Amino acid sequence: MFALVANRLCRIPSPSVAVRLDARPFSDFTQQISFDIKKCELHGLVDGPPDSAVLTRDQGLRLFRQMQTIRFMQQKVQQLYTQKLVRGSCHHYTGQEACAVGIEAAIDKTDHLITSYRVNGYSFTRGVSVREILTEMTGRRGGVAKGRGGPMHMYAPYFYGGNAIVGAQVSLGAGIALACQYQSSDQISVAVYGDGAANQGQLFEVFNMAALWKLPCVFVCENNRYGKGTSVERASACTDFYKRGDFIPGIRADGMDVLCVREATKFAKDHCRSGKGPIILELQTYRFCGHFVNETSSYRSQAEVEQQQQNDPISRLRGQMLRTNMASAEDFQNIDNEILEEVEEAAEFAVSDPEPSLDDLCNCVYHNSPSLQVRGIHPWAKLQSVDKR
Ligand SMILES: Cc1ncc(C[n+]2csc(CCOP(=O)(O)OP(=O)(O)O)c2C)c(N)n1
Repeated sequence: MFALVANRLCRIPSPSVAVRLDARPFSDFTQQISFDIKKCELHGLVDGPPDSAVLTRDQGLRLFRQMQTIRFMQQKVQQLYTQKLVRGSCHHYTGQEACAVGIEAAIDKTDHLITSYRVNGYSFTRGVSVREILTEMTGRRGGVAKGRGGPMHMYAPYFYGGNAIVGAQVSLGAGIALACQYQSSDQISVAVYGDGAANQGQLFEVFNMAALWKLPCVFVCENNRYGKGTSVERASACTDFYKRGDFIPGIRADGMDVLCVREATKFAKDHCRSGKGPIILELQTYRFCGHFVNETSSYRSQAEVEQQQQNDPISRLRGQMLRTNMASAEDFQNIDNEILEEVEEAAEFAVSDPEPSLDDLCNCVYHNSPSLQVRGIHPWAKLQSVDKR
Protein backbone atom coordinates (compact mmCIF):
# COMPACT_ATOMS: atom_id res chain seq x y z
CA MET A 1 0.00 0.00 0.00
CA PHE A 2 2.75 2.44 0.93
CA ALA A 3 4.62 1.53 -2.25
CA LEU A 4 1.52 2.54 -4.18
CA VAL A 5 1.36 5.81 -2.30
CA ALA A 6 5.04 6.42 -2.90
CA ASN A 7 4.70 5.70 -6.60
CA ARG A 8 1.85 8.10 -6.90
CA LEU A 9 3.71 10.78 -5.01
CA CYS A 10 6.76 10.29 -7.19
CA ARG A 11 4.95 10.83 -10.50
CA ILE A 12 6.94 12.70 -13.17
CA PRO A 13 5.32 15.52 -15.11
CA SER A 14 5.65 15.11 -18.86
CA PRO A 15 8.76 16.89 -20.11
CA SER A 16 8.79 19.78 -22.53
CA VAL A 17 11.70 21.97 -23.46
CA ALA A 18 12.45 25.61 -22.78
CA VAL A 19 15.77 27.18 -21.95
CA ARG A 20 15.44 30.65 -20.54
CA LEU A 21 14.11 32.62 -17.61
CA ASP A 22 11.24 35.08 -17.71
CA ALA A 23 12.04 37.64 -20.40
CA ARG A 24 10.88 40.58 -18.30
CA PRO A 25 13.61 43.12 -17.45
CA PHE A 26 15.88 42.66 -14.45
CA SER A 27 14.29 45.69 -12.72
CA ASP A 28 10.86 44.02 -12.68
CA PHE A 29 11.99 41.59 -10.00
CA THR A 30 12.90 42.03 -6.35
CA GLN A 31 16.62 41.36 -6.33
CA GLN A 32 17.20 40.73 -2.65
CA ILE A 33 15.12 40.17 0.43
CA SER A 34 15.52 39.09 4.03
CA PHE A 35 13.27 36.20 5.07
CA ASP A 36 12.41 35.26 8.63
CA ILE A 37 13.53 31.72 9.43
CA LYS A 38 12.64 29.46 12.34
CA LYS A 39 14.76 30.11 15.40
CA CYS A 40 17.16 27.22 16.02
CA GLU A 41 17.20 25.40 19.36
CA LEU A 42 20.61 25.48 20.99
CA HIS A 43 22.61 23.20 23.25
CA GLY A 44 25.76 24.42 25.01
CA LEU A 45 25.78 27.66 23.03
CA VAL A 46 24.98 31.21 24.07
CA ASP A 47 24.48 32.54 20.55
CA GLY A 48 23.21 30.67 17.54
CA PRO A 49 22.39 31.16 13.88
CA PRO A 50 20.37 34.26 12.95
CA ASP A 51 16.59 34.12 12.68
CA SER A 52 16.54 35.76 9.27
CA ALA A 53 18.31 34.97 6.00
CA VAL A 54 19.17 37.29 3.13
CA LEU A 55 18.43 35.80 -0.28
CA THR A 56 19.18 37.23 -3.72
CA ARG A 57 17.14 36.32 -6.79
CA ASP A 58 20.14 34.49 -8.29
CA GLN A 59 20.78 32.51 -5.13
CA GLY A 60 17.12 31.60 -4.81
CA LEU A 61 16.87 30.36 -8.37
CA ARG A 62 20.06 28.35 -7.93
CA LEU A 63 18.85 26.72 -4.71
CA PHE A 64 15.53 25.94 -6.37
CA ARG A 65 17.22 24.41 -9.40
CA GLN A 66 19.47 22.19 -7.27
CA MET A 67 16.61 20.89 -5.13
CA GLN A 68 14.38 20.32 -8.12
CA THR A 69 17.14 18.50 -10.02
CA ILE A 70 17.56 16.09 -7.14
CA ARG A 71 13.77 15.61 -6.99
CA PHE A 72 13.34 14.93 -10.71
CA MET A 73 16.42 12.72 -10.81
CA GLN A 74 14.93 10.55 -8.08
CA GLN A 75 11.64 10.30 -9.88
CA LYS A 76 13.53 8.99 -12.89
CA VAL A 77 15.38 6.51 -10.68
CA GLN A 78 12.01 5.26 -9.47
CA GLN A 79 11.01 4.57 -13.08
CA LEU A 80 14.30 2.86 -13.93
CA TYR A 81 14.07 0.75 -10.81
CA THR A 82 10.57 -0.39 -11.67
CA GLN A 83 11.86 -1.35 -15.11
CA LYS A 84 14.62 -3.36 -13.37
CA LEU A 85 17.29 -1.18 -14.97
CA VAL A 86 18.51 -0.09 -11.53
CA ARG A 87 19.23 -3.01 -9.23
CA GLY A 88 20.17 -3.56 -5.62
CA SER A 89 19.22 -1.37 -2.71
CA CYS A 90 18.41 2.15 -3.77
CA HIS A 91 17.54 4.89 -1.31
CA HIS A 92 15.50 7.98 -2.09
CA TYR A 93 16.14 11.46 -0.73
CA THR A 94 12.76 12.92 -1.72
CA GLY A 95 11.64 15.55 0.79
CA GLN A 96 15.12 15.94 2.27
CA GLU A 97 16.56 18.02 -0.59
CA ALA A 98 16.86 21.20 1.49
CA CYS A 99 19.45 19.45 3.69
CA ALA A 100 22.01 18.62 0.99
CA VAL A 101 21.41 21.85 -0.91
CA GLY A 102 21.44 24.10 2.17
CA ILE A 103 24.64 22.52 3.52
CA GLU A 104 26.39 22.90 0.18
CA ALA A 105 25.35 26.57 0.00
CA ALA A 106 27.14 27.17 3.29
CA ILE A 107 30.37 25.17 3.04
CA ASP A 108 33.28 25.58 0.61
CA LYS A 109 33.78 23.25 -2.32
CA THR A 110 37.04 22.17 -0.69
CA ASP A 111 35.45 21.29 2.63
CA HIS A 112 34.97 17.55 3.02
CA LEU A 113 31.67 15.69 3.21
CA ILE A 114 30.74 12.09 3.86
CA THR A 115 27.34 10.47 4.15
CA SER A 116 25.48 7.17 4.16
CA TYR A 117 24.11 5.02 1.33
CA ARG A 118 21.42 7.70 0.84
CA VAL A 119 23.83 9.30 -1.50
CA ASN A 120 22.26 10.66 -4.67
CA GLY A 121 21.38 14.15 -3.39
CA TYR A 122 24.83 14.78 -1.96
CA SER A 123 26.54 13.34 -5.04
CA PHE A 124 24.79 16.00 -7.08
CA THR A 125 25.48 18.90 -4.73
CA ARG A 126 29.14 17.85 -4.51
CA GLY A 127 29.46 18.21 -8.27
CA VAL A 128 28.64 14.86 -9.87
CA SER A 129 26.48 15.28 -12.99
CA VAL A 130 22.99 13.83 -13.30
CA ARG A 131 24.30 11.64 -16.11
CA GLU A 132 27.12 10.17 -14.00
CA ILE A 133 24.73 9.54 -11.13
CA LEU A 134 22.07 7.80 -13.20
CA THR A 135 24.71 5.82 -15.10
CA GLU A 136 26.21 4.65 -11.82
CA MET A 137 22.72 3.62 -10.72
CA THR A 138 22.41 1.40 -13.78
CA GLY A 139 25.93 0.03 -13.21
CA ARG A 140 27.41 1.16 -16.52
CA ARG A 141 30.92 2.27 -17.49
CA GLY A 142 30.13 5.97 -17.62
CA GLY A 143 28.96 6.04 -14.01
CA VAL A 144 30.81 8.15 -11.47
CA ALA A 145 32.34 4.99 -9.96
CA LYS A 146 32.69 3.34 -13.40
CA GLY A 147 29.65 1.20 -12.71
CA ARG A 148 31.22 -0.55 -9.73
CA GLY A 149 29.43 1.29 -6.96
CA GLY A 150 25.79 1.19 -7.95
CA PRO A 151 23.12 3.19 -6.13
CA MET A 152 24.91 3.31 -2.76
CA HIS A 153 28.51 4.18 -3.57
CA MET A 154 29.32 7.41 -5.35
CA TYR A 155 32.30 9.68 -4.82
CA ALA A 156 33.77 12.97 -6.00
CA PRO A 157 36.65 15.22 -4.96
CA TYR A 158 36.14 16.12 -1.28
CA PHE A 159 33.20 13.72 -1.17
CA TYR A 160 33.69 10.29 0.40
CA GLY A 161 30.39 8.67 -0.49
CA GLY A 162 28.23 6.56 -0.14
CA ASN A 163 28.75 4.18 2.94
CA ALA A 164 26.54 1.19 3.59
CA ILE A 165 27.44 0.50 7.21
CA VAL A 166 25.12 2.58 9.34
CA GLY A 167 27.15 5.02 11.45
CA ALA A 168 30.55 4.15 9.94
CA GLN A 169 30.63 7.36 7.93
CA VAL A 170 30.65 9.33 11.17
CA SER A 171 33.89 7.70 12.33
CA LEU A 172 35.40 8.18 8.89
CA GLY A 173 34.23 11.80 8.85
CA ALA A 174 35.97 12.43 12.17
CA GLY A 175 39.11 10.83 10.70
CA ILE A 176 38.93 13.26 7.80
CA ALA A 177 38.61 16.12 10.31
CA LEU A 178 41.69 14.77 12.10
CA ALA A 179 43.56 14.87 8.78
CA CYS A 180 42.48 18.51 8.29
CA GLN A 181 43.79 19.39 11.72
CA TYR A 182 47.01 17.35 11.31
CA GLN A 183 47.75 19.03 7.99
CA SER A 184 46.92 22.47 9.41
CA SER A 185 44.44 23.14 6.63
CA ASP A 186 41.42 25.32 7.32
CA GLN A 187 39.04 22.80 5.78
CA ILE A 188 36.31 21.21 7.82
CA SER A 189 34.67 17.81 7.61
CA VAL A 190 30.90 17.34 7.48
CA ALA A 191 29.71 13.88 8.53
CA VAL A 192 26.04 13.19 7.78
CA TYR A 193 24.02 10.41 9.43
CA GLY A 194 20.39 9.52 10.13
CA ASP A 195 18.48 9.34 13.40
CA GLY A 196 18.74 5.54 13.15
CA ALA A 197 22.53 5.74 13.22
CA ALA A 198 22.46 8.00 16.26
CA ASN A 199 22.35 5.07 18.69
CA GLN A 200 25.44 3.41 17.24
CA GLY A 201 28.16 3.00 19.86
CA GLN A 202 30.84 4.24 17.54
CA LEU A 203 29.14 7.65 17.37
CA PHE A 204 29.61 8.20 21.09
CA GLU A 205 33.24 7.10 20.92
CA VAL A 206 33.82 9.41 18.00
CA PHE A 207 32.07 12.34 19.70
CA ASN A 208 34.35 11.79 22.67
CA MET A 209 37.56 11.84 20.64
CA ALA A 210 36.41 14.71 18.46
CA ALA A 211 35.63 16.81 21.54
CA LEU A 212 38.94 15.98 23.27
CA TRP A 213 40.97 16.74 20.14
CA LYS A 214 38.80 19.69 19.08
CA LEU A 215 38.38 18.26 15.60
CA PRO A 216 36.87 20.56 12.95
CA CYS A 217 33.89 18.31 12.32
CA VAL A 218 30.22 19.18 11.83
CA PHE A 219 28.17 16.12 12.75
CA VAL A 220 24.90 16.45 10.82
CA CYS A 221 22.00 14.32 12.01
CA GLU A 222 19.29 14.21 9.37
CA ASN A 223 16.40 13.41 11.64
CA ASN A 224 14.12 12.34 8.84
CA ARG A 225 11.39 10.84 10.92
CA TYR A 226 10.84 13.32 13.68
CA GLY A 227 7.14 12.63 14.07
CA LYS A 228 5.73 10.10 16.53
CA GLY A 229 6.78 6.49 16.70
CA THR A 230 10.27 6.43 15.18
CA SER A 231 12.41 3.39 15.82
CA VAL A 232 14.69 5.64 17.82
CA GLU A 233 11.82 6.88 20.00
CA ARG A 234 10.93 3.31 20.73
CA ALA A 235 14.52 2.46 21.58
CA SER A 236 15.50 5.59 23.41
CA ALA A 237 14.04 8.33 25.54
CA CYS A 238 16.14 11.09 24.00
CA THR A 239 15.33 12.25 20.50
CA ASP A 240 17.10 15.56 21.03
CA PHE A 241 19.85 14.57 18.68
CA TYR A 242 21.48 17.99 18.88
CA LYS A 243 22.12 17.31 22.59
CA ARG A 244 23.56 13.85 22.12
CA GLY A 245 27.17 15.08 22.12
CA ASP A 246 26.87 16.17 25.78
CA PHE A 247 29.88 18.49 25.94
CA ILE A 248 29.71 19.11 22.20
CA PRO A 249 27.53 22.10 21.37
CA GLY A 250 24.48 21.47 19.21
CA ILE A 251 21.90 23.19 17.05
CA ARG A 252 18.48 21.98 15.96
CA ALA A 253 17.34 23.54 12.70
CA ASP A 254 14.37 23.27 10.34
CA GLY A 255 15.58 20.83 7.68
CA MET A 256 12.59 21.57 5.45
CA ASP A 257 13.72 25.16 4.91
CA VAL A 258 16.79 25.48 2.72
CA LEU A 259 17.53 28.96 4.09
CA CYS A 260 17.42 27.76 7.68
CA VAL A 261 19.77 24.87 6.81
CA ARG A 262 22.12 27.27 5.04
CA GLU A 263 22.30 29.69 7.99
CA ALA A 264 22.67 26.93 10.59
CA THR A 265 25.44 25.28 8.57
CA LYS A 266 27.26 28.60 8.15
CA PHE A 267 27.18 29.03 11.91
CA ALA A 268 28.45 25.47 12.44
CA LYS A 269 31.19 25.91 9.84
CA ASP A 270 32.43 29.15 11.45
CA HIS A 271 32.39 27.43 14.84
CA CYS A 272 34.67 24.66 13.53
CA ARG A 273 36.93 26.93 11.54
CA SER A 274 37.57 29.15 14.54
CA GLY A 275 39.14 26.20 16.36
CA LYS A 276 36.32 25.59 18.86
CA GLY A 277 36.07 21.91 17.91
CA PRO A 278 33.12 19.84 16.74
CA ILE A 279 29.45 20.76 16.69
CA ILE A 280 26.27 18.76 16.11
CA LEU A 281 23.64 20.00 13.70
CA GLU A 282 20.29 18.25 13.85
CA LEU A 283 18.16 18.88 10.78
CA GLN A 284 14.49 18.08 11.27
CA THR A 285 13.36 16.76 7.96
CA TYR A 286 10.97 14.23 6.45
CA ARG A 287 11.35 11.77 3.58
CA PHE A 288 8.26 11.49 1.39
CA CYS A 289 9.21 8.08 -0.01
CA GLY A 290 10.00 4.87 1.83
CA HIS A 291 13.39 3.88 3.28
CA PHE A 292 14.30 2.30 -0.06
CA VAL A 293 12.68 2.35 -3.48
CA ASN A 294 9.47 0.29 -3.61
CA GLU A 295 9.47 -0.30 0.13
CA THR A 296 6.23 -1.98 1.18
CA SER A 297 6.29 -1.39 4.97
CA SER A 298 3.35 0.47 6.43
CA TYR A 299 4.92 2.17 9.43
CA ARG A 300 3.43 5.50 8.47
CA SER A 301 0.08 6.41 7.02
CA GLN A 302 -0.72 8.14 3.77
CA ALA A 303 -2.34 10.90 5.84
CA GLU A 304 0.94 11.50 7.68
CA VAL A 305 2.94 11.65 4.45
CA GLU A 306 0.43 14.04 2.88
CA GLN A 307 0.50 16.24 5.93
CA GLN A 308 4.29 16.41 5.82
CA GLN A 309 4.17 17.25 2.13
CA GLN A 310 2.61 20.57 3.10
CA ASN A 311 6.17 21.43 4.19
CA ASP A 312 7.76 20.47 0.88
CA PRO A 313 11.02 22.46 0.82
CA ILE A 314 10.84 23.02 -2.94
CA SER A 315 7.28 24.38 -2.94
CA ARG A 316 8.17 26.48 0.06
CA LEU A 317 11.06 28.28 -1.65
CA ARG A 318 9.05 28.67 -4.84
CA GLY A 319 6.18 30.19 -2.83
CA GLN A 320 8.48 32.56 -0.97
CA MET A 321 10.01 33.84 -4.20
CA LEU A 322 6.67 34.19 -5.98
CA ARG A 323 5.03 36.06 -3.11
CA THR A 324 7.87 38.57 -2.94
CA ASN A 325 8.17 39.01 -6.71
CA MET A 326 11.68 37.56 -6.75
CA ALA A 327 10.70 35.26 -9.61
CA SER A 328 7.72 34.46 -11.81
CA ALA A 329 5.83 31.25 -12.47
CA GLU A 330 7.41 31.31 -15.93
CA ASP A 331 10.90 31.30 -14.39
CA PHE A 332 10.10 28.18 -12.42
CA GLN A 333 8.40 26.47 -15.34
CA ASN A 334 11.42 27.12 -17.56
CA ILE A 335 13.78 25.73 -14.94
CA ASP A 336 11.61 22.63 -14.52
CA ASN A 337 11.62 22.07 -18.26
CA GLU A 338 15.39 22.39 -18.51
CA ILE A 339 15.90 19.93 -15.69
CA LEU A 340 13.45 17.41 -17.14
CA GLU A 341 15.29 17.56 -20.44
CA GLU A 342 18.64 17.06 -18.70
CA VAL A 343 17.30 14.11 -16.70
CA GLU A 344 15.78 12.48 -19.82
CA GLU A 345 19.07 12.78 -21.71
CA ALA A 346 21.01 11.43 -18.76
CA ALA A 347 18.64 8.47 -18.43
CA GLU A 348 18.94 7.62 -22.12
CA PHE A 349 22.70 7.49 -21.71
CA ALA A 350 22.42 5.52 -18.48
CA VAL A 351 20.50 2.69 -20.12
CA SER A 352 22.51 2.56 -23.36
CA ASP A 353 26.07 2.84 -22.00
CA PRO A 354 27.77 -0.60 -21.82
CA GLU A 355 28.48 -2.41 -18.55
CA PRO A 356 32.11 -2.71 -17.40
CA SER A 357 33.84 -5.71 -18.93
CA LEU A 358 34.30 -8.76 -16.69
CA ASP A 359 38.10 -8.70 -16.82
CA ASP A 360 38.12 -5.07 -15.70
CA LEU A 361 35.73 -5.50 -12.80
CA CYS A 362 38.30 -6.01 -10.06
CA ASN A 363 40.51 -3.10 -11.00
CA CYS A 364 40.28 0.21 -9.13
CA VAL A 365 39.86 -1.56 -5.81
CA TYR A 366 42.83 0.27 -4.35
CA HIS A 367 43.90 3.85 -4.86
CA ASN A 368 47.21 2.74 -6.40
CA SER A 369 45.53 0.00 -8.45
CA PRO A 370 48.07 -2.79 -7.86
CA SER A 371 47.59 -5.73 -10.20
CA LEU A 372 45.35 -8.14 -8.41
CA GLN A 373 44.56 -11.74 -9.15
CA VAL A 374 41.22 -12.64 -7.64
CA ARG A 375 41.10 -16.31 -6.75
CA GLY A 376 37.91 -18.03 -5.83
CA ILE A 377 35.28 -20.45 -6.81
CA HIS A 378 33.44 -20.81 -10.04
CA PRO A 379 32.32 -18.54 -11.74
CA TRP A 380 34.32 -15.76 -10.10
CA ALA A 381 37.55 -17.72 -10.58
CA LYS A 382 37.38 -16.47 -14.14
CA LEU A 383 37.91 -12.93 -12.97
CA GLN A 384 41.45 -11.84 -13.56
CA SER A 385 41.92 -8.29 -12.58
CA VAL A 386 45.13 -6.93 -13.93
CA ASP A 387 45.10 -3.22 -14.38
CA LYS A 388 45.19 -2.42 -18.08
CA ARG A 389 44.93 1.35 -17.79
C1 LIG B 1 25.82 -1.47 11.16
C2 LIG B 1 24.54 -1.64 10.36
N1 LIG B 1 23.44 -2.10 10.98
C3 LIG B 1 22.29 -2.26 10.29
C4 LIG B 1 22.24 -1.97 8.95
C5 LIG B 1 20.93 -2.14 8.20
N2 LIG B 1 20.35 -0.82 7.92
C6 LIG B 1 20.48 -0.23 6.73
S1 LIG B 1 19.76 1.27 6.68
C7 LIG B 1 19.26 1.18 8.28
C8 LIG B 1 18.49 2.32 8.91
C9 LIG B 1 19.34 3.53 9.15
O1 LIG B 1 18.54 4.65 9.44
P1 LIG B 1 19.15 6.11 9.53
O2 LIG B 1 20.54 6.07 10.06
O3 LIG B 1 18.17 6.94 10.26
O4 LIG B 1 19.28 6.63 8.05
P2 LIG B 1 18.18 6.82 6.92
O5 LIG B 1 18.15 5.53 6.15
O6 LIG B 1 16.88 7.13 7.57
O7 LIG B 1 18.69 7.94 6.09
C10 LIG B 1 19.63 -0.04 8.82
C11 LIG B 1 19.33 -0.43 10.22
C12 LIG B 1 23.43 -1.51 8.34
N3 LIG B 1 23.48 -1.20 7.05
N4 LIG B 1 24.55 -1.32 9.06
